[in-house]
Amino acid sequence: MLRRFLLGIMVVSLASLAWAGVPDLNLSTATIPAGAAGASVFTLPNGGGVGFDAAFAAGAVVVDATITLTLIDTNGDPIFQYPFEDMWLETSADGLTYCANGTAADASTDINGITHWTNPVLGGGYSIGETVNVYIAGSPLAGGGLNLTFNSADINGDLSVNLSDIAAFTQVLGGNYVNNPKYAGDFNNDNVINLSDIVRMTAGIGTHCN
Ligand SMILES: [Ca+2]
Ligand SMILES: [Ca+2]
Repeated sequence: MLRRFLLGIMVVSLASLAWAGVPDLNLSTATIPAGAAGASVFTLPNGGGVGFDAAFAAGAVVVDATITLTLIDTNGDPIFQYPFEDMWLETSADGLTYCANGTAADASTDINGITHWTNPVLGGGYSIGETVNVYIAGSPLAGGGLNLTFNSADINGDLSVNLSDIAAFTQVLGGNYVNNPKYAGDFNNDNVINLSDIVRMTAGIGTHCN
């Protein structure tokens, strides 16, 4: 009887061990600061865009849109040292394109299961109307996406900024806009495409994945 009891404990313990460290996509959470909802992040394929902590709220107001992920396993415990390259971002209709590991987390998870996205992504394209999903080893977190958008001097999203993108920029250049497609060239999110956007466009020319 005692042997059976001990065996039972061992089986239960092994079962528990088997799930330790396995991310739970429902218990884990990703958040942005409350004031960052709807903010825009300017990217370049070489990582020369802005960090999440220097995103643009409406009216070109700089806002901290750092993403914080708390990674929890199926036992409800934080996961320590989960690899940064296995946690990445995708937008809901793939309007954001990215280089290899270009949207990976800044670092592996700390002892509290926490990591961030503050560093610039290595990417292109634009994602107006889309949300941002945090992927863990290929599966998105449950609970819906984050309310952030991306745009880039790499307007056509092929991860190289060249003549094609300049041509696309000239199509949206000039004056105020209300139509979403013009967001593609409004790099500081102030609903007007003018000199400040031209400067970012120009600075991005020639960039590509490293
Ligand atoms: Ca391009
Ligand atoms: Ca602008």
